[in-house]
Amino acid sequence: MLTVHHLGISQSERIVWLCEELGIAYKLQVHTRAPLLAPDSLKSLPGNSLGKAPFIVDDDVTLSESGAICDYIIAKYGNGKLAPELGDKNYVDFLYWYHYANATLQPLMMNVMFIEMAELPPGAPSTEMAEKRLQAALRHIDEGLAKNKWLAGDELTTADILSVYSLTTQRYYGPLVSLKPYGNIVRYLSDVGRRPAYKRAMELGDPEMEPLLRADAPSMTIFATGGIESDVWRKSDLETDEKGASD
Ligand SMILES: N[C@@H](CCC(=O)N[C@@H](CS)C(=O)NCC(=O)O)C(=O)O
Repeated sequence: MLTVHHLGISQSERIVWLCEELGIAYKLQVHTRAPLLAPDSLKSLPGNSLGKAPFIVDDDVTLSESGAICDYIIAKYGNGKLAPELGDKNYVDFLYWYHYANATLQPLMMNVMFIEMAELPPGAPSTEMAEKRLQAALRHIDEGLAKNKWLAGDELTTADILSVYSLTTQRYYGPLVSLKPYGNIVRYLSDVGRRPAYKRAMELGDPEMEPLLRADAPSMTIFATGGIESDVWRKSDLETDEKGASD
């Protein structure tokens, strides 16, 4: 049976979401960060040479990398769902956004996250360059979502499943970017949040986390608030709180 190893508050939420959208049988193994990076329970798994999540085991197959895992699960269990094929009118858009997610969007988010962590002086050229590139990427996605409900047309695909982490949970680590200028992305994230499979995935993988589907950035990152022991990423009963819950 397929086992999905998920690290709390991480990119591996994508694979839990994928399995829930497909409605396939799988075993979910959740690992807690210790204190911020991967715990021994994840690093010591045979075949997980870099100790990262997501990581899957399926009979004699072990595999890392979100995109590779998506491709494997779609090929073996997808039954034609979530990934248009050559000949489909949305195939080229799908291919583009599917690769854009981890080749461009997530690296840009990470660049700005590391730059924020470095606390460079205001106006530092590297900050300006990285932020400009990130804003251009968000504008590009926003323009795409002005034309389509999902990134590759009227139906959700694995291009969305790979992309949404970067626009949501990643922002708990930084960059502290607001999505307010990008109305189509905000609408898109609200559509994501209404999907039963997304809700199930978040409840299964990160039951204590408030899915970061709102436009506002958190006021501080997990790093700046002392790691995952902080409550910046946790659900709160309050309507409006330090996290800037209104959008
Ligand atoms: N490019 C990889 C990134 C995997 C990755 O960096 N995962 C992080 C969680 S977001 C991780 O395992 N971090 C724990 C560590 O580095 O110790 C993918 O898309 O799967």
